[in-house]
Amino acid sequence: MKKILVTGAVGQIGSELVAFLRERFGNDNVVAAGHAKPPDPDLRDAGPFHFIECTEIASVAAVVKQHRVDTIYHLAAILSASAEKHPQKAWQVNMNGLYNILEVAREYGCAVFTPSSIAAFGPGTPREGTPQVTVQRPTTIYGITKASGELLCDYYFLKYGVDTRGVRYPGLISYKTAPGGGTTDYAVEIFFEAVRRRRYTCWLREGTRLDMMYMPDALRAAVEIMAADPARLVHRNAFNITAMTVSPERLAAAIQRVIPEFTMDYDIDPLRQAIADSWPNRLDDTAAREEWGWAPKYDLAAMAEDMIANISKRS
Ligand code: AKB
Repeated sequence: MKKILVTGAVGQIGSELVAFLRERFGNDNVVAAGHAKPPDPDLRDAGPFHFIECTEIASVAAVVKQHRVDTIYHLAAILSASAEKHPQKAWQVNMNGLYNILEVAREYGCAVFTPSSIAAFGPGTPREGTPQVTVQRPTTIYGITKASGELLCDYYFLKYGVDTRGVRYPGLISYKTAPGGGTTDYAVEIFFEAVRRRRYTCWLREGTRLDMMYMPDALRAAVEIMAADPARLVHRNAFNITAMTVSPERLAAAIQRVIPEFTMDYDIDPLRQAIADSWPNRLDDTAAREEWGWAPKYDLAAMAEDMIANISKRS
């Protein structure tokens, strides 16, 4: 039976991934770890929870040893917009945190899932149909930590045989736990504002296209890549994956099909606009499809309907 540790368990992905993994592997076999108390009682009480600081290797090693962990989903990270405001802290958490996880994995023989991001690309990258292997010269500190993290994970596999795997997540859309500090967070906020106030002021300019994905697909991707036959994996870490390419006006139109009175205007945030402008418009995820059978289930319309139905139930 697997013994899994999820870091960043209180965040947007982590809080849902813990529940998703506990359903599959049993509550006691999935250890949630974060640096804040989970507000959700299910997350707090359904299985083990530990406070850990990924920047302190001893706190990671102690939990891995205590629970005989064999697989780590390492989600603790500072996202793009927050990272631009606190670059030194972002480096510390995103790079030193990952280094500590990989070192503990090397010592205790764990497999490691690490999410990279569309942010690992930069303005010099082909924007349309961005290939799996291409120019990576990110200009944000978050992107630099993601591109470096991809290389570090490759290194730990090649040098030490640590079973590192990962995907490049696009913007993730979900309703259970709010994202924090990301550039693509507008694509979550817009749904809450649409349901509550029927209008939204968007911080990205009309026409800003970015890859996005609904959370159920993102969770499945994390579990499927870890279960993939290693003999078929050519790339291992940092697979491009996408489900839809979305601009603010396309998202608004999808919402208007369910809430016709919804309106949107714009108040551009120069920081987040500059970050978005440095990222690709649409990734090519052929390698993930070919090497481990990746296929998203939710397109824009299906995601929008499900988001609105679920937020309406909770409001
Ligand atoms: C962000 O906006 O920073 C993240 C990401 C695309 O990695 N959602």
